[in-house]
Amino acid sequence: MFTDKEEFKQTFLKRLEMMYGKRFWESTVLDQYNTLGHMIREYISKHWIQTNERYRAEHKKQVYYLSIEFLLGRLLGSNLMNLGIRDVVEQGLKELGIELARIEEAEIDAGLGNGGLGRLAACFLDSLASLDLPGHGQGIRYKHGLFDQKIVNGYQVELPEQWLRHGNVWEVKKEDLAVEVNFWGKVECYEQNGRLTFRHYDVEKVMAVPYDMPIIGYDTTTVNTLRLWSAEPAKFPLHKHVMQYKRETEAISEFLYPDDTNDEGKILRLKQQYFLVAASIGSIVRDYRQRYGHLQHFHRHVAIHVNDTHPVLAIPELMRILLDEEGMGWDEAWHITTNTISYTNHTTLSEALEKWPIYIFQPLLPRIYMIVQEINERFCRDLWNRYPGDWKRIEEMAIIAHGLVKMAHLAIVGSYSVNGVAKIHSEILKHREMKLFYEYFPEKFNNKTNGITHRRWLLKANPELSSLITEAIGTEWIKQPEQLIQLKKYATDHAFQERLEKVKHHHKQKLAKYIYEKTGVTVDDSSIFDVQVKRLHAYKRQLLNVLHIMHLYNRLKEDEHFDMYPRTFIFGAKASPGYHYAKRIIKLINSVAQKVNSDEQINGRLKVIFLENYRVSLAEKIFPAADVSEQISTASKEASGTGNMKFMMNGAVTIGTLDGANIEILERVGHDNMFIFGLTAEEVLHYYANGGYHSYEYYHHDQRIHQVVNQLVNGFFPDAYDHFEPIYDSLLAHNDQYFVLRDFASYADAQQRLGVAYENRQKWLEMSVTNIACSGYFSSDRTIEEYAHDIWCIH
Ligand code: DL6
Repeated sequence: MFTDKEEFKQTFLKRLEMMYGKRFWESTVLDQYNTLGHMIREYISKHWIQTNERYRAEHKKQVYYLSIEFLLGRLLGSNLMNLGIRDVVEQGLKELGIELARIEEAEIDAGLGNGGLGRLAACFLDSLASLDLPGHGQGIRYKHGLFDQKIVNGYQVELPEQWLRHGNVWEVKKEDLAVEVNFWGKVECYEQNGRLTFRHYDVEKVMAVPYDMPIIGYDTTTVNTLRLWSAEPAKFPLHKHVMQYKRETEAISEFLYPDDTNDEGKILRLKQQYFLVAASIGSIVRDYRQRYGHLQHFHRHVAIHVNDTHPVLAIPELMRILLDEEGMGWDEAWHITTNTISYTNHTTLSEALEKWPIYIFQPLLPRIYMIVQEINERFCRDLWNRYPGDWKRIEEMAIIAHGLVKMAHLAIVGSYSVNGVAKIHSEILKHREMKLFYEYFPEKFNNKTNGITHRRWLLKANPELSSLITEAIGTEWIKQPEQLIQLKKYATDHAFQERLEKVKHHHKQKLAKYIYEKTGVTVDDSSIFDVQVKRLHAYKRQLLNVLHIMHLYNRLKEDEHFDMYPRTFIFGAKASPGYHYAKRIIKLINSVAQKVNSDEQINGRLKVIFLENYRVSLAEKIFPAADVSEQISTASKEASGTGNMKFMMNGAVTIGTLDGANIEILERVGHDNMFIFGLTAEEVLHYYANGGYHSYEYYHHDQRIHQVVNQLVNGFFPDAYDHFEPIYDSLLAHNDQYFVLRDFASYADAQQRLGVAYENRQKWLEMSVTNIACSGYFSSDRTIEEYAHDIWCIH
């Protein structure tokens, strides 16, 4: 469509006039953004069509990645980069007097996700397309993504997110491909031609309307598809008020994770899950029938991956289609289903393992419930044959028990592959959380350590560092990120180190400016930027970080000889709206920030910043500027983490526990290039098995701990007089479930070593280079190659 700058400019101006009926000089940034977006869509449309035609012609097995979350972030910049037209566009726009960066800032993040799980899905889509693999996403087109966070007086306030406010230039609505989804109703069972036949009637129909988004690979003509489903009213049922029906229907794709503290909310969440699954499988099957007619070999041509348990109803839904629509017998349908579906577990936190009450499940999805019951009965029978008389084991492994449907159990029983997301996590699944299932199905369990797309998180977020790397080791690393290891020979090269330091400083200056603009606080860009950005959760232990900051503050106040390299502690975190404890931690961070930042006696040696509304586009500004990466979860609790990889790839040095993928980072960089502290997973699990530890002892015996814990409740923070009592109680009265006080001394010691190390500039830069050099393994390209080869068999 355009091959050079001149052609680009002409096309851009013409397109803008055509789209908006105004001259360029009258146009807004949004007009310019939309014009560019349209041009890109047009630019890739030929390749999008050709990719699908090629997959059909070559009878390629297709992978569908079903996920309740896709945390895409902004797409303009990454699409321009992947297409290799960023420079032409940037220069062309410059000649028109526009900055591309300004247009990029006009794009609202597609924030259809909560955190790690959703961002992983987005990284995977990028890798699939970039590796020319036939893998597509299927999700929900929420009208509102994860809430926008405002900090008011230090407290989190949630506002509805509005990513579709100005439309979505990347999507194409495909009304002709809508799928009907049925809820409620009754099921009748009758005999026809000697077989039991089921009819689901009196149903409430909802139309699932797909919106397709192109997923553009890097330096390739492959364009895959992310299909997001929107709920629209279908035929109006007579028994319900039309407005009520419309409201209830549209609610399905209105919000990500609606409040589920009451039954109404639970029904809505289960509706969302079935909606995603029924729409996705409906469209996959329709497409498949057009190509192959019958479904007997479905599993040879289609792989369906369920990202966590939210889309696990894919199992009974596929069974329903094979049994009720295709007329297959149970065994054949089960063979096809269990050879089509694979499942990833992302957490061992028991509260996050989904269980649905039967009284909600059965009426909402009566036919699906019957199938789950049948799966459960057959499974329990098999267990009985294997473990005759072992009722306890059977009860523990059953899919339906005590009035609940256990989604993780259904996922394991109905799939051929179950993977964890880091080595330690997969081991914990096998030997603890899912031990009984591992004993029964050892062949299903495997590990796929997470990864991140180095294209967004290094090439796009940090072009300065990318150029420096390329100058040193050539361009090969872009296509083969493991080649970053070549950088190791530059770890002690002073010239390289100096240039790396300049790049880091450049990003720190930019972030300091952003911080000033957003918070009014000036931070010293030569201080250590020590960063913890992630969801706010007790197990992630932002509390440990903030208690340590309070301790540093106390020392600075009390000991005039205390020498400390200046530090800026930066936080970014959203707390789930109903998670009141987490919200108190946010307030605590902000109260500490207010106290520390305004204290002249501290003389700027310590600053604390809470950046509101942490999201993908903000993350892209933060990672390149970080010196220190805080990965301090209670060992055994963080399944993998992916932020840890993004920091490392941008040259930050990790302070962390032996948890999740930190362990694999350590395996690569070694103890010389990372600050490890705290209990191991084994120690934590041992404590849990033996009733925990005595946090009071640590409180009484460590003066530092005593002081900071008391400060939570003794009026030290006058603006939040009794607000931190529940935090105090969690540490003492409730025996500190997450071992914050237990790990405090070890953490403080690691922080102290880190501070000393930072002052030895050459040593620090050597550590930084080593981290970048070892980060190639954590590219999601490696992860996706492993899924493609070991699970989906599409290589
Ligand atoms: O696998 C992606 C990501 C991991 O890196 C995180 O460690 C893990 O916490 C996250 N899990 C979830 C699921 N729910 N919970 N909790 O987001 O997955």
